[in-house]
Amino acid sequence: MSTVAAPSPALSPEAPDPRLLRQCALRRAELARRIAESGGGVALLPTAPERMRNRDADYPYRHDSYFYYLSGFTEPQSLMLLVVEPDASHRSILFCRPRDAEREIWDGLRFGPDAAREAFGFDAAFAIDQIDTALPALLFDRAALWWPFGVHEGLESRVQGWLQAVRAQARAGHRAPSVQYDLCMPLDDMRLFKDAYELQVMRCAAAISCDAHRRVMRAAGAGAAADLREYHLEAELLHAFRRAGAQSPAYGSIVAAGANACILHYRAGNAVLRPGSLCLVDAGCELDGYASDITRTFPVGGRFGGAQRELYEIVLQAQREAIAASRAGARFTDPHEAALRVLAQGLLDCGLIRRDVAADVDGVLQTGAYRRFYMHRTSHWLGMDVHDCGDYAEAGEAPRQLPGGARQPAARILRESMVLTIEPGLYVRAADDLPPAFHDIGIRIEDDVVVRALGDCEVLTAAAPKGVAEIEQVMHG
Ligand SMILES: [Mn+2]
Repeated sequence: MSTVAAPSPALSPEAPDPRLLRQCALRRAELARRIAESGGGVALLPTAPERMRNRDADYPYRHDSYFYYLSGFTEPQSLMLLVVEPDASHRSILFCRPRDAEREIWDGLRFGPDAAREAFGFDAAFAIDQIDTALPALLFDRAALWWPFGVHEGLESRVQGWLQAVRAQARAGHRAPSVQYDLCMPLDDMRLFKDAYELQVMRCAAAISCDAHRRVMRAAGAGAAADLREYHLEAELLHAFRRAGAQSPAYGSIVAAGANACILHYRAGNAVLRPGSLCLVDAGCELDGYASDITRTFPVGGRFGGAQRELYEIVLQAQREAIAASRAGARFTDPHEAALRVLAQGLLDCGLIRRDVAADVDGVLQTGAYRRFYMHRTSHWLGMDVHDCGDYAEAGEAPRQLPGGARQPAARILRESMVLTIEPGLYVRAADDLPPAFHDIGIRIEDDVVVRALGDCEVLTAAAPKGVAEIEQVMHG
């Protein structure tokens, strides 16, 4: 028998934001509408598992983005159902951890099913340990089952188990769902278009990350300590994120001194920031489940050298033209193509691509000679996940036939309230055939933009300095 008293109902986790819950209810209704288009059914969606880092120590818990999108609920060991009738009326059901006075002393307060149902607006809630008995009955005689394919390890076999439990009731006259659909399909498309609440959170996340980048530039500016290292700047980022209330970085921060900037997924390490070299910082916070994603490149000590500045201005111009190309009605690939043309011209002008290799911009693009210096794409969707979900191809459009027989899907058309990054770069590894002044320079400039119905996009991260004069001014205090 437990020596711990039953948990007091007065002790409850912090109440959820009512604006978030309103949006979650609207999203469930929209999902129900889409499921009803295929005749209705049950959508089943678990949150993310807790993960062990090493003996007894967990990684910090992060909920599943789809689950949070529909529920607003952040406790682990949870799963939700949306039971959708053919007329799109629906009921939402939560399975979550039961109250447990003993565990709550160690791990913190839990809502428990009753308080969670009340606080989050579910129609019903059960303890997660009842799922194998309660869930099959909720699938009786439903036409279809929707669940996220290929997302959660082991979910497929659990789904099969629940379906078998329904089929075991066949002689009682109950039928199991005979069709399964990938729940990611409707949810990916819904998440690609950010609502006003999401945009407001993303603006706040971006503002915090902009402040963090300014703080990093000041720390690496004129008068910085002689033994300044990459991890010192990472510490500045973490300080700025957490101090402003962001829960964590949205991804592992890249702080890359000098030649390390040419390693695309380098993480902040021990390298010394040598005065006169460049430093590339790709970092953004996650705030209330939403990511920001900013890259800035600046000179350690606060003054760009001649060759550094020459390449920097090329990348900056490419980035500006890519941002200008991020308009409603354009294709997802248009910003990339706009950036490529500027980079190609710049690579010719500064002599990194010789004229006998490619005579002009079209030659650089056709031969792919730029790929030695620019090997990634210019954009990705941004949202709850830093590389957010959403199809990059336009549905219902025939792929383009390329010479040689390959087929290229038609790129997604940009529409209002999509959010994407714009992040061109140039990376010049030391090589005998390249002018030594450019060796080991890596530059990337990244902003987050929202497509608007008319005119230019909104740049969420405009407050992070990126002009040469502006950066030098911030770094000189
Ligand atoms: Mn990015």
